[in-house]
Amino acid sequence: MYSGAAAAAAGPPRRDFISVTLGPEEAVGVGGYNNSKAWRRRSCWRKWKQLSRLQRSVILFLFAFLAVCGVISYTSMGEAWKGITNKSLDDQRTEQEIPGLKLANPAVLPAPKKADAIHGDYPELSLQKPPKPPHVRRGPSNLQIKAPWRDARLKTRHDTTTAVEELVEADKVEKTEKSIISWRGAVIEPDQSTEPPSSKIMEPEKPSSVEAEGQKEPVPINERQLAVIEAFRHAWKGYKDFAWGHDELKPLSKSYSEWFGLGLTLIDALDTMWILGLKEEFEEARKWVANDLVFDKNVDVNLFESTIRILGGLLSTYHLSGDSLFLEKAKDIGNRLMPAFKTPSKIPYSDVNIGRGTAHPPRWTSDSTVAEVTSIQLEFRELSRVTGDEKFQKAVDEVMKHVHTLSGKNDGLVPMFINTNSGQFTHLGVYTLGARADSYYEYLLKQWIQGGKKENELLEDYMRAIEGVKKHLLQRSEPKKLTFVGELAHGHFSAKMDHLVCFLPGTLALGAHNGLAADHMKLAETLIETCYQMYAQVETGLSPEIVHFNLHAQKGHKDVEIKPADRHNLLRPETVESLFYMYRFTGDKKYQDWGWEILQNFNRYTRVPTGGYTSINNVQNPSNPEPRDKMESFFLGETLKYMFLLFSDDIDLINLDKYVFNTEAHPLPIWVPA
Ligand code: DMJ
Repeated sequence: MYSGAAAAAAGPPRRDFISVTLGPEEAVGVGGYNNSKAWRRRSCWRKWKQLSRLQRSVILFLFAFLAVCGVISYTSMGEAWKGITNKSLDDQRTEQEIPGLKLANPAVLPAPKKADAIHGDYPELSLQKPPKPPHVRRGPSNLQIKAPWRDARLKTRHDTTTAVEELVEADKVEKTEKSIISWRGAVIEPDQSTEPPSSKIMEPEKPSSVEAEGQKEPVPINERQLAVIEAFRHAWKGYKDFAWGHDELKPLSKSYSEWFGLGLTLIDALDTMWILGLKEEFEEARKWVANDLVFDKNVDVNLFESTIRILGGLLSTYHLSGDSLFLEKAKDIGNRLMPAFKTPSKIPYSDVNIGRGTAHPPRWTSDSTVAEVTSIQLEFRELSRVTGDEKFQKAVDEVMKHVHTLSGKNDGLVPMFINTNSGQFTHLGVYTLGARADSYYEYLLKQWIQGGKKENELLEDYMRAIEGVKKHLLQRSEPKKLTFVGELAHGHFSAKMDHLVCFLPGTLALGAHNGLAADHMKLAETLIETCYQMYAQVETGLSPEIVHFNLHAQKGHKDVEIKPADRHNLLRPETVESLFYMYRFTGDKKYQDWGWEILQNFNRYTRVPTGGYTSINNVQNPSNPEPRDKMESFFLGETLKYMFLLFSDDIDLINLDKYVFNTEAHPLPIWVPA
């Protein structure tokens, strides 16, 4: 404790020091230290004076000598020290920049030579060319968008790995991409000139309008093509007169039907008009798209149907015409369809309300159809590429990756349903290449082609599935021994074949054209013969929706049997589609002739005099095929387009090495490197 009162009471403080008395010399001034220095200086001077002249000279000489040596050694030691210091700094920097990397033998670089000296030594090494400018892109300028997710991916990698790891990683990726894909006899050297999607900037080829393709001699339009143009104009007249801006024409009642209320026929037909060169009609339709096509509607649309017809149609028209109006519309509908993917499993719901932004499965189930969820990929992937927004591709790629891993397949064949909650296949044990599964197989191959033939899982699934078809679904009919694709239900084979399955010969031929097994082409040739017979053996020369093949020869029976419930024809495209591929790849004119027969029979039995064509109820009754009073949008979107292309001898009219058709016959560009 301390306080002022207590301190005063204690008296004056005691001082602890010793008193020293100094002589007069030492007492000058106050600081004892200064005094002693002065004294020492005076005493040294006295001693110096006492030395002889010689002694003083020797000492001075020694001092001078030492001073010179000191200066010299200081200079050289300074250099050495500087070197040591710099080297250790360099080492530190190296470690900081590439953690973990220590150079065993730090590189010793020769002193840089002057630029002209380098040229003199290595005359061949003239000045480096300036770096190549970024690839000059052709086609619509708004396609010149770098896929942003590549940058995003690289950035993430930078955050988590070192520069060296990144280089090693990049090298690995490149090696994998260049590897040879082999699958049961199919050996493919992936095209070195293509890159996988989302890893390199992709660009479409130039728009392939008849004009844009035409650096070479234009191929004249032939008689059969003119007949297709005439058929299209007749169909269009009916649509224009009685159903303009509505989904489908009802040609007999001269009215229309609505499905989504989005002008489905008009949108589906846009690129057909472009390809057929129907400019006036195209311009008129374009105006409707610009002024009247509105997606902000409280309406439920089917995700698959609106993707393949509307999104696909708008994207392909954008590519062909270069008109950004169609891209804007494609973006709009693409965004509005995205809520379908908000499900527990990420397997999309079948229906979306595009005005409200809500999605749901059909009322009676939480299942979606396998073909529907796996046949929207070409369109959404392309939308990502042209908009630079990766979300579309991410959503559909996830579906494919998930389906790739699922159990419940039978040698690559998939069931028809998939649950949106569990993400698992349901109704196991039934396998078909017809309704509800068909375009799953088609899109495996076409996505692989679209992406530059690098996505091996897609190819694997496709090849495995074709093996599954061969093993489980192929049979031969009697009496003509037609090879057909039946169905399998819980181990029981059914000789039933949907007309829808007739997409398969074309797809197989496309695969073979892209380097897959040669026996795929053989199979395509036999199957297209069967599809043709599905028309030729019927009274009207038009195929029914479904046929049953005879497995046993019976007197007076043909190969094809038709059940009363199946004898309608909806003006479907699949056989004509396959004929087109077969003709393109073989040049065999019989395919054109078969297509020509089919066109004539459409004209004979389905053409409505006042405009339009109609589905019919009975292909077996030429005197009364029972018109249904409906023209499906795919008649203009697909059937007539494939007819026109089939009759053309211009392989550049939608070149199959540049474009891949979606399942609604809308050509989308195959991605190529920048
Ligand atoms: C079209 O909408 C598409 O081709 C789809 O893949 C199957 N059905 C019709 C044509 O038949």
